[in-house]
Amino acid sequence: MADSENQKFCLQEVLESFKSCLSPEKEIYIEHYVSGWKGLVKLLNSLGSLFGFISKDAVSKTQILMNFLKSENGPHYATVQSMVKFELDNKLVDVDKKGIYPESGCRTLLRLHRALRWLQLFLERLRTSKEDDKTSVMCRDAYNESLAQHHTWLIRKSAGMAFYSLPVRPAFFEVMNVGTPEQVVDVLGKAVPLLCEVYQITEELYQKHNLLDLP
Ligand code: 1PZ
Repeated sequence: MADSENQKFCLQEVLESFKSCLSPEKEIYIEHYVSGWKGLVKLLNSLGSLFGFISKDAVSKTQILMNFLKSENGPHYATVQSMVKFELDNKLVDVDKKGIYPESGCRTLLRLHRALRWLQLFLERLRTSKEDDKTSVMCRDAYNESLAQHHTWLIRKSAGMAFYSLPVRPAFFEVMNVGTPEQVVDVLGKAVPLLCEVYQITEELYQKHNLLDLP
């Protein structure tokens, strides 16, 4: 296992990854996008075994994308834009129903993209929360507003149970590993708009190509 994978979660580091995933032309580099998710997986892993099933899925999705990047078609997977073009031009996407390409780059990234919306909503709630506010409620509300609609009943129930076990706000701020609560709020203030920008660019691209409902 690489050293960086052993390190503790750090919000700043995740922010840096999502920052470097935007090119000057507003293309999204998959390598850095995936690094951002790998950073978030460290956080999930520090939250205990109830989050294991979520972490496992996130790891598997990042691995699928990394494998494409390392494959002979790697250069086509440099950015989300080039991936979409390549997979559509070569008919590598199951547009209507799961079939020959159940693990296309486009549908895999779509799952992370939907989760990014949850993350954005959750972190914004965290940023504007008061000391006694419950992280579990912030997490649940953000989930119900975004990802939940894409999940089965069983996953929604399991996720709901995991949310109850989240650390209280001061402990959660500690896990963020960027200093005082004021510093956490400050970094969150930079992270949320950035995640929002990455999300919007992907959303518009997927919408343009009619990819938002990929099975
Ligand atoms: C800080 C608290 C963390 C809470 C995380 C909230 C997100 C709950 C997501 C529950 C996902 C459950 C596991 C697997 C779900 C998959 O079925 C779906 C659809 O994929 P498909 O089955 O179609 O292949 N996967 C997803 O929706 C992607 C989920 C990625 C979750 C990453 C969360 C990262 C959290 C970062 C922590 C701050």
